[in-house]
Amino acid sequence: MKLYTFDAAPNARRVTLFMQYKGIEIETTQIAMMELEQLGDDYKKINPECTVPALVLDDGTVLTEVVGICAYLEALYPDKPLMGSSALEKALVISWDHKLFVGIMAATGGILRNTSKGFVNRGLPGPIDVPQIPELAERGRLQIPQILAKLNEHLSSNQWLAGDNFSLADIDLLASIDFMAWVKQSVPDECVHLKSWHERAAAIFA
Ligand SMILES: N[C@@H](CCC(=O)N[C@@H](CS)C(=O)NCC(=O)O)C(=O)O
Repeated sequence: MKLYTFDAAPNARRVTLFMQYKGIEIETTQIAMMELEQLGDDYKKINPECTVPALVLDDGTVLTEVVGICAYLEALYPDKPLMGSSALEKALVISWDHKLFVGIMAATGGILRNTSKGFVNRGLPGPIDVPQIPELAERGRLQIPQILAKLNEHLSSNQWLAGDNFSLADIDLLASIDFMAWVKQSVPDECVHLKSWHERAAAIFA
Protein backbone atom coordinates (compact mmCIF):
# COMPACT_ATOMS: atom_id res chain seq x y z
CA MET A 1 0.00 0.00 0.00
CA LYS A 2 1.36 3.44 -0.86
CA LEU A 3 -0.03 6.91 -0.24
CA TYR A 4 0.56 9.78 -2.66
CA THR A 5 -0.10 13.08 -0.99
CA PHE A 6 0.96 16.68 -0.48
CA ASP A 7 0.96 17.66 3.16
CA ALA A 8 -0.17 21.27 2.66
CA ALA A 9 -3.22 20.36 0.52
CA PRO A 10 -6.45 20.51 2.55
CA ASN A 11 -7.98 17.24 1.34
CA ALA A 12 -4.69 15.43 1.80
CA ARG A 13 -4.58 16.83 5.34
CA ARG A 14 -7.84 15.06 6.18
CA VAL A 15 -6.12 11.72 5.57
CA THR A 16 -2.95 12.81 7.38
CA LEU A 17 -4.91 13.73 10.50
CA PHE A 18 -6.95 10.52 10.27
CA MET A 19 -3.74 8.46 10.17
CA GLN A 20 -2.09 10.54 12.89
CA TYR A 21 -5.03 10.03 15.26
CA LYS A 22 -4.95 6.28 14.76
CA GLY A 23 -1.15 6.00 14.66
CA ILE A 24 -1.16 4.52 11.15
CA GLU A 25 2.07 4.62 9.15
CA ILE A 26 2.09 3.97 5.41
CA GLU A 27 4.82 4.38 2.81
CA THR A 28 4.22 7.89 1.48
CA THR A 29 5.37 9.95 -1.49
CA GLN A 30 4.89 13.72 -1.58
CA ILE A 31 3.64 15.11 -4.89
CA ALA A 32 5.04 18.60 -5.45
CA MET A 33 1.81 20.46 -6.17
CA MET A 34 3.54 23.83 -6.22
CA GLU A 35 5.44 22.55 -9.27
CA LEU A 36 2.24 20.99 -10.70
CA GLU A 37 3.67 17.48 -10.42
CA GLN A 38 0.08 16.20 -10.01
CA LEU A 39 -0.56 17.12 -13.67
CA GLY A 40 2.59 15.46 -15.01
CA ASP A 41 2.65 12.23 -17.01
CA ASP A 42 4.26 10.17 -14.24
CA TYR A 43 1.58 10.97 -11.67
CA LYS A 44 -1.18 10.72 -14.29
CA LYS A 45 -0.21 7.06 -14.72
CA ILE A 46 -0.75 6.53 -10.97
CA ASN A 47 -3.90 8.65 -10.61
CA PRO A 48 -5.45 9.78 -13.92
CA GLU A 49 -7.64 12.21 -11.92
CA CYS A 50 -4.45 14.17 -11.09
CA THR A 51 -5.49 14.76 -7.49
CA VAL A 52 -4.06 14.02 -4.07
CA PRO A 53 -4.45 12.10 -1.91
CA ALA A 54 -4.38 8.75 -3.71
CA LEU A 55 -3.93 5.42 -1.96
CA VAL A 56 -2.57 2.64 -4.16
CA LEU A 57 -3.42 -0.79 -2.75
CA ASP A 58 -1.25 -3.90 -3.10
CA ASP A 59 -3.56 -5.30 -5.80
CA GLY A 60 -3.21 -2.10 -7.85
CA THR A 61 -6.57 -0.56 -6.93
CA VAL A 62 -6.30 3.24 -6.62
CA LEU A 63 -8.50 5.03 -4.08
CA THR A 64 -8.81 8.73 -4.91
CA GLU A 65 -11.56 9.94 -2.57
CA VAL A 66 -10.70 10.88 1.00
CA VAL A 67 -13.85 9.27 2.35
CA GLY A 68 -13.02 6.01 0.53
CA ILE A 69 -9.40 6.06 1.72
CA CYS A 70 -10.54 6.64 5.30
CA ALA A 71 -13.21 3.90 5.09
CA TYR A 72 -10.57 1.46 3.86
CA LEU A 73 -8.10 2.40 6.60
CA GLU A 74 -10.84 2.26 9.23
CA ALA A 75 -11.59 -1.34 8.20
CA LEU A 76 -7.90 -2.30 8.35
CA TYR A 77 -7.24 -0.39 11.59
CA PRO A 78 -10.48 -0.49 13.61
CA ASP A 79 -8.92 0.72 16.89
CA LYS A 80 -9.84 4.28 17.89
CA PRO A 81 -12.81 4.34 15.48
CA LEU A 82 -13.24 7.54 13.50
CA MET A 83 -16.15 6.56 11.28
CA GLY A 84 -18.71 5.71 13.94
CA SER A 85 -19.51 2.59 15.96
CA SER A 86 -23.31 2.40 15.95
CA ALA A 87 -25.41 2.44 12.79
CA LEU A 88 -26.53 5.97 13.62
CA GLU A 89 -23.03 7.24 14.34
CA LYS A 90 -21.74 5.80 11.05
CA ALA A 91 -24.56 7.51 9.17
CA LEU A 92 -23.93 10.83 10.93
CA VAL A 93 -20.18 10.78 10.23
CA ILE A 94 -20.71 10.18 6.50
CA SER A 95 -23.49 12.77 6.35
CA TRP A 96 -21.29 15.43 7.96
CA ASP A 97 -18.35 14.45 5.76
CA HIS A 98 -20.47 15.05 2.66
CA LYS A 99 -22.05 18.24 3.97
CA LEU A 100 -18.67 19.71 4.90
CA PHE A 101 -17.06 18.72 1.60
CA VAL A 102 -19.77 20.50 -0.36
CA GLY A 103 -20.47 23.35 2.05
CA ILE A 104 -16.94 24.37 3.03
CA MET A 105 -14.21 22.45 1.17
CA ALA A 106 -15.69 22.82 -2.31
CA ALA A 107 -17.00 26.33 -1.56
CA THR A 108 -13.56 27.46 -0.36
CA GLY A 109 -11.88 25.69 -3.26
CA GLY A 110 -14.32 27.50 -5.54
CA ILE A 111 -13.27 30.89 -4.16
CA LEU A 112 -9.57 30.07 -4.48
CA ARG A 113 -9.69 28.42 -7.88
CA ASN A 114 -11.98 31.00 -9.50
CA THR A 115 -10.10 34.10 -8.33
CA SER A 116 -6.43 33.26 -7.95
CA LYS A 117 -3.89 33.89 -10.72
CA GLY A 118 -2.27 30.57 -9.85
CA PHE A 119 -5.44 28.74 -10.96
CA VAL A 120 -6.10 30.29 -14.37
CA ASN A 121 -7.77 27.56 -16.46
CA ARG A 122 -7.77 25.30 -13.42
CA GLY A 123 -11.24 26.12 -12.12
CA LEU A 124 -11.60 22.47 -11.11
CA PRO A 125 -8.94 19.97 -10.08
CA GLY A 126 -8.05 17.41 -12.73
CA PRO A 127 -6.45 17.07 -16.14
CA ILE A 128 -9.04 19.07 -18.12
CA ASP A 129 -8.74 22.86 -18.49
CA VAL A 130 -11.69 24.62 -16.84
CA PRO A 131 -11.89 28.44 -17.11
CA GLN A 132 -12.33 30.55 -13.99
CA ILE A 133 -15.92 31.69 -13.31
CA PRO A 134 -15.73 34.55 -10.74
CA GLU A 135 -19.45 34.19 -9.85
CA LEU A 136 -18.64 30.81 -8.33
CA ALA A 137 -16.33 32.55 -5.86
CA GLU A 138 -19.24 34.83 -4.95
CA ARG A 139 -21.46 31.79 -4.42
CA GLY A 140 -18.81 30.29 -2.12
CA ARG A 141 -18.68 33.48 -0.07
CA LEU A 142 -22.46 33.23 0.42
CA GLN A 143 -22.40 29.51 1.24
CA ILE A 144 -19.73 29.50 3.94
CA PRO A 145 -21.36 31.79 6.56
CA GLN A 146 -24.59 29.80 6.26
CA ILE A 147 -23.01 26.47 7.10
CA LEU A 148 -20.88 28.03 9.86
CA ALA A 149 -24.03 29.32 11.57
CA LYS A 150 -25.64 25.86 11.33
CA LEU A 151 -22.50 24.21 12.71
CA ASN A 152 -22.43 26.69 15.59
CA GLU A 153 -26.01 25.84 16.49
CA HIS A 154 -25.36 22.10 16.25
CA LEU A 155 -22.28 22.36 18.46
CA SER A 156 -24.21 24.27 21.11
CA SER A 157 -25.60 20.90 22.24
CA ASN A 158 -23.04 18.41 20.89
CA GLN A 159 -19.47 17.97 22.01
CA TRP A 160 -18.42 16.59 18.62
CA LEU A 161 -20.11 16.77 15.24
CA ALA A 162 -21.40 13.20 15.23
CA GLY A 163 -22.34 13.27 18.93
CA ASP A 164 -20.28 11.97 21.85
CA ASN A 165 -17.22 10.76 19.96
CA PHE A 166 -14.53 12.56 17.98
CA SER A 167 -14.70 11.39 14.35
CA LEU A 168 -13.67 11.94 10.76
CA ALA A 169 -16.38 14.60 10.63
CA ASP A 170 -14.41 16.67 13.16
CA ILE A 171 -11.22 16.12 11.18
CA ASP A 172 -13.04 17.31 8.05
CA LEU A 173 -14.19 20.44 9.84
CA LEU A 174 -10.75 21.15 11.25
CA ALA A 175 -9.16 20.88 7.79
CA SER A 176 -12.01 22.91 6.26
CA ILE A 177 -11.73 25.81 8.73
CA ASP A 178 -7.97 25.97 8.24
CA PHE A 179 -8.49 25.94 4.46
CA MET A 180 -10.96 28.86 4.75
CA ALA A 181 -8.07 31.05 5.94
CA TRP A 182 -6.48 30.65 2.48
CA VAL A 183 -9.29 32.80 1.07
CA LYS A 184 -9.54 35.13 4.09
CA GLN A 185 -12.68 33.50 5.47
CA SER A 186 -12.92 32.83 9.19
CA VAL A 187 -15.33 31.74 11.91
CA PRO A 188 -17.26 34.83 13.05
CA ASP A 189 -16.77 35.84 16.71
CA GLU A 190 -20.46 35.23 17.46
CA CYS A 191 -20.05 31.50 16.64
CA VAL A 192 -18.87 30.83 20.19
CA HIS A 193 -19.76 27.11 20.20
CA LEU A 194 -17.91 26.52 16.94
CA LYS A 195 -14.92 28.42 18.28
CA SER A 196 -14.74 26.36 21.46
CA TRP A 197 -15.18 23.17 19.40
CA HIS A 198 -12.19 24.34 17.31
CA GLU A 199 -10.04 24.67 20.44
CA ARG A 200 -11.08 21.16 21.59
CA ALA A 201 -10.43 19.59 18.19
CA ALA A 202 -7.10 21.34 17.56
CA ALA A 203 -5.89 20.26 21.03
CA ILE A 204 -6.19 16.60 19.96
CA PHE A 205 -3.37 17.12 17.44
CA ALA A 206 -1.31 19.63 19.47
N1 LIG B 1 -11.86 13.79 -4.71
C1 LIG B 1 -11.00 14.15 -3.69
C2 LIG B 1 -10.61 15.60 -3.84
C3 LIG B 1 -9.16 15.69 -3.92
C4 LIG B 1 -8.71 17.07 -4.31
O1 LIG B 1 -9.45 17.89 -4.87
N2 LIG B 1 -7.46 17.34 -4.00
C5 LIG B 1 -6.83 18.58 -4.37
C6 LIG B 1 -5.88 19.01 -3.27
S1 LIG B 1 -6.76 19.50 -1.82
C7 LIG B 1 -6.02 18.36 -5.64
O2 LIG B 1 -5.43 17.30 -5.78
N3 LIG B 1 -5.98 19.33 -6.54
C8 LIG B 1 -5.24 19.19 -7.73
C9 LIG B 1 -5.02 20.48 -8.44
O3 LIG B 1 -5.33 21.53 -7.89
O4 LIG B 1 -4.50 20.44 -9.55
C10 LIG B 1 -11.58 13.92 -2.33
O5 LIG B 1 -12.53 13.24 -2.15
O6 LIG B 1 -11.05 14.44 -1.37
